[in-house]
Amino acid sequence: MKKLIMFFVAAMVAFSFATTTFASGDHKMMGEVTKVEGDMVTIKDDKGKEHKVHTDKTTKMSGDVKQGAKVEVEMTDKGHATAISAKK
Ligand SMILES: [Cu+2]
Repeated sequence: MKKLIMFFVAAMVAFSFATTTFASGDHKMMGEVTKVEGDMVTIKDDKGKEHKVHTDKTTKMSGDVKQGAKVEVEMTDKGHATAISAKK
């Protein structure tokens, strides 16, 4: 029983390290904006996977976040972008 619990704890720790960069649950990713629809922004990461993130007044936007822009995004587990910065 103890061994099983240890296994699950180890698996969870490994999983959280693989999926999140920060202990807070925020993710950071780099990618290219493929679509901007109202407050939803679609970003394609360097693996070609598309992520839809939500933006609002609390999202820290910097640079020109538009289609084709290379951006760095900080987002929560729920897909809310806390910061998007476009690079030149
Ligand atoms: Cu949101």
